[in-house]
Amino acid sequence: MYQFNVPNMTCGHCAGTVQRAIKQVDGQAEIKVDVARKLVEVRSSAPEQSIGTAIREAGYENSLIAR
Ligand SMILES: [Cu+2]
Repeated sequence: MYQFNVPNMTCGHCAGTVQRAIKQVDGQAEIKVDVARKLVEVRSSAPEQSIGTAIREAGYENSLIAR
């Protein structure tokens, strides 16, 4: 399980964009987005770097805060 801080997520649209980006890396990923806390939890077998890069390329800077 990876936990990313995604500070620029502000609404449901952002959350959807981030989720779609992660699904492109791993269609089986389980994703929980907490917009208020700027947190994205991902359960995936994909490397965390691939997920972080996908989120960034979708327009959202992020950092891994737990794994
Ligand atoms: Cu938004």
